[in-house]
Amino acid sequence: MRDRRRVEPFSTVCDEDPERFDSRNAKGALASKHRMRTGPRIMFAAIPLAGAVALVCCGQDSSAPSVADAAPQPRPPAELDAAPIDAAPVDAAPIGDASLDAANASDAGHDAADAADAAQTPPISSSCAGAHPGAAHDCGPNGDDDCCGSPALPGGTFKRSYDNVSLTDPSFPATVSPFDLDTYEITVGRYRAFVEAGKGTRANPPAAGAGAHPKIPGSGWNPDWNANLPQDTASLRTLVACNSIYQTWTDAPGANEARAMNCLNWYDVFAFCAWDGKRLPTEAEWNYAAAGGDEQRVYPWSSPATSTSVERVNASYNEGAPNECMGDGIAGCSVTDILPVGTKREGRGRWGHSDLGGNIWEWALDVYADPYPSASCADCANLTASGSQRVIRGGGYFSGPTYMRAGYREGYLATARDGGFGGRCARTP
Ligand SMILES: [Ca+2]
Ligand SMILES: [Ca+2]
Repeated sequence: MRDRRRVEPFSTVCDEDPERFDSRNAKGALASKHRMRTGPRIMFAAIPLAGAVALVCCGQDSSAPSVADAAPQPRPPAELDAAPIDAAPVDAAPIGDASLDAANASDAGHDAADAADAAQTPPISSSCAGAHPGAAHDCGPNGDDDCCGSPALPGGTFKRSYDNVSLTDPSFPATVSPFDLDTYEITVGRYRAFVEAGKGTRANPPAAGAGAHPKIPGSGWNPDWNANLPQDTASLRTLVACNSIYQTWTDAPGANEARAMNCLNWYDVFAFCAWDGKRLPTEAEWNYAAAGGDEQRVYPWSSPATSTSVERVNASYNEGAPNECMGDGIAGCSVTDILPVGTKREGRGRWGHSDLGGNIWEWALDVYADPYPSASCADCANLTASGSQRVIRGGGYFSGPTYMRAGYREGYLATARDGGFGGRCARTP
């Protein structure tokens, strides 16, 4: 019974990639080790989330409930247009008083500094411009934080998928330039603004090149992807209701506005972030944020960095029998385990980012390749034309602790729209 529940949220994936479990089987030592250590029952939970889906709903558990009600698989993707950001400076504050300047040269210096500050103030995210629920200052553990906040991370060098505990291959260092990463996963309220703006469809796709990482040529929207977007807004609304039990989307604003938006495929998240004036984080950037850069944390909250402790205060995840999904404090898995973003105060990373471990899996820019295609790199992303899988990171409310490790990585079809999949946006300041 329990396994059946486990299947439902991810059912839509199976149809897409029946061989996936096999391919995952050959994956990294982490998953293998976990399976060996935990034995058969937990083995199910330990298989990479996406793999678990394939395992069960694509064969072994023929008794699994039809995932039919888990929503028809979306094929057509939707997207928006990388509309230019709303350039309104958040705090375009008054910059000075000419009369004072005339009287006091030092004020002119202050004014110049103020002007510089104003110029550096990030533009308001398109999704929060309307200040609607879940898209205003109503996120975080106290419900009063900016849902679109995007704290700066210093640049640095670290080792990808490395944690000094069980991920110990130092062969893949990467350097990232300073970047901003959203504090929170994309909320239902923010995504609603996108849908209501008519974005994310073939009729209104991102502009060519939108959402690019400015230091990575060719990383913006490719018009060939327009065909992967839903035909129109009505279709998009239908597709993001991908699972009757676990979807957080509601056609009208409701109780889920501050919860993480799920049922998003890679194209959806790319297009959303581009419209929001941001972009998808590269896999290296995402890993850097979760690992606390050169601290190389095991989990985003690990302190000391080698701590493997995972507590309920850290994340919404699946702790296995008997309680399974305890994100909402109630045994069993339900949509309420997909928490309002930032609820788990003690799960924040080194630079204040919430839910990098758990709640909802997050898409990254890169095409998935295992092992990493480059031994070392700077501001890199794997954008090879071959490969239909994109990187997804961080685990979700329905998956076990292993998947929340900062170094853990998965790949999934870019078109996979799943009850466990969502995202968060980044930008280059
Ligand atoms: Ca629960
Ligand atoms: Ca997450």
